[in-house]
Amino acid sequence: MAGWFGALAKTRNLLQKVFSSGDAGEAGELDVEVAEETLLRSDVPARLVAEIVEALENAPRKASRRDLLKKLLLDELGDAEPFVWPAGVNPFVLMLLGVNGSGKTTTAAKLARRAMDRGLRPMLCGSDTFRAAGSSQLRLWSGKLGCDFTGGETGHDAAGVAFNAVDAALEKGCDLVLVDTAGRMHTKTPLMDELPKMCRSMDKRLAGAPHAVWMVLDATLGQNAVIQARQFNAVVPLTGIVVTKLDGSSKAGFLFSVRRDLGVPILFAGLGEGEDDLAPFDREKFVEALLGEGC
Ligand SMILES: Nc1nc2c(ncn2[C@@H]2O[C@H](COP(=O)(O)OP(=O)(O)O)[C@@H](O)[C@H]2O)c(=O)[nH]1
Ligand SMILES: [Mg+2]
Repeated sequence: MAGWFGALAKTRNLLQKVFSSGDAGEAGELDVEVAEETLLRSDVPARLVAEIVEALENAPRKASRRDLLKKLLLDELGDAEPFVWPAGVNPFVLMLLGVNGSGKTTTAAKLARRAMDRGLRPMLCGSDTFRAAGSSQLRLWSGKLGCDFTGGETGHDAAGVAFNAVDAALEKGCDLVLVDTAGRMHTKTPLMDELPKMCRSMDKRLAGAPHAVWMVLDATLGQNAVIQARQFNAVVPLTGIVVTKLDGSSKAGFLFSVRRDLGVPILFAGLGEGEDDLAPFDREKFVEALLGEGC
């Protein structure tokens, strides 16, 4: 499995400038302009950059810049409980949302794999009926992983497909249903309207479903991903964030926007393309990998 340190190389390489400016890592020696520019380039939100710059400027001369920065970054991410599949909700229904190419299908497969590793029986639901062969990628994953699958053909009603998946999961005694949805632009109203319809449809078959709605955010998009998430959140309230492609992004600093802007916890991170390259989001590891520690 890919690790945090390797995954965050691109953003870290950018941030190294913050430390290489000035001497000996002392706060008083910091080149504030370099720090500011570098943090902004890695998509750390401007508000936080201003707070960091102020704190670094006012820090006692002998204080370690690295320690100060680390504390500010950790505080900004907040503490979230690691996600565990809730016991006693059978099946637990989880819907994955996002724009095209963000990594929804891959994440659904990775989550199925994690669940299977824990002795659970997942049902993968391919509800992407928008594109031709939209759910075939997930069907292939289900074959590879050896788990249940329910999918729809192109043009089928996605809400009906989701209903059928919950129905089949109840019948087969699955522990969870992972509903992979069609990618959609947050600006396209008709497709966005399909999401609450899907939720209502699943709730009809199993009251309370979906129990979780996670948005899959592509880290290479930086702050744009947060703008998308805000729009999705307005249509279907999100309960979690999965961030993908951290391994290919130099803009991982955008994650520092998520808690204050969205108030939604970051639960998992994609650190590579493989089925086991999904890790529970660990703010310590994330910040340490950014700052060049923990290798
Ligand atoms: N490097 C990397 N690639 C990823 C990650 N997650 C997904 N991908 C790749 O991103 C591309 C789009 O993923 P896909 O799951 O099809 O996106 P979807 O359109 O949202 O379903 C594929 O080539 C995936 O292999 C990740 O965490 N790291
Ligand atoms: Mg997909």
